[in-house]
Amino acid sequence: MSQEAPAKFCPGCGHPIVLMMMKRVLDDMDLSKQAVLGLDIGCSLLAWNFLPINTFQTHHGRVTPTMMGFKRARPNSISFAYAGDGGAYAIGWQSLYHAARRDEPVTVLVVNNTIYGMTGGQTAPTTLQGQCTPTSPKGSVDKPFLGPEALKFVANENAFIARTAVNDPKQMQEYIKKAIEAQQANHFSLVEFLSFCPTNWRTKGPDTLKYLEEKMKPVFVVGVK
Ligand SMILES: Cc1ncc(C[n+]2csc(CCOP(=O)(O)OP(=O)(O)O)c2C)c(N)n1
Ligand code: SF4
Repeated sequence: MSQEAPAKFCPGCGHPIVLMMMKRVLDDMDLSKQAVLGLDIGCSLLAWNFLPINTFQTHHGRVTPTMMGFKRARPNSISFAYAGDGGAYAIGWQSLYHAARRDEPVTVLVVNNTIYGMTGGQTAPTTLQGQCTPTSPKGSVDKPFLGPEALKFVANENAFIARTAVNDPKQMQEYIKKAIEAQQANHFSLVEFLSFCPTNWRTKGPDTLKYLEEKMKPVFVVGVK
């Protein structure tokens, strides 16, 4: 963690858990110096000085093509594209879909908190049916979008695509490691993390965990896709 400034994530946020697990895996694999973390716009940008690894700031929805380009320029790097569910599955979907279809050797980490966190909790493609947000005050009517399942249709059979949750650190590390190994073997990889946003969910302590376990997990099934 940076010595100069405190992290800006809200208390109880899931982003720092994902980042810490990623760093733990990189350290275990002795790859921290080769790793470059591309950041989308959203609460993911708060990661820019959270870890002692190099970061790259991109535009909202453009982190996948940016880090794809970085990987082409520096094939020995471990290139991560780090985004929220809004950045990955709404504005960034077109480039993410084609990166998977072309089997680009980049590792995409998607933090799915079912809303647009940084801008105040608006409806995202992943918002659950019935979920109340500032843009769906009577409850969202649409079925949530399942990113990993959709990508599996077009991805190479050697790509690694999976979903886990921030309350399962063992599985998180296992999947991050497999995603990095896929990149090292020149294949696309993506891990989606079911994550907490207590600020916009307006939940406290145990209710935050309950929301993830009882509302999110039945819809967003964890596992390798
Ligand atoms: C091109 C563009 N459109 C919209 C925005 C406004 N914007 C900033 S962050 C954000 C949403 C971020 O939500 P998400 O990607 O789900 O990440 P989270 O903050 O939840 O981690 C939006 C729409 C922007 N910065 N740039
Ligand atoms: S708004 Fe939500 S996603 Fe953003 S830092 Fe706060 S808790 Fe995390």
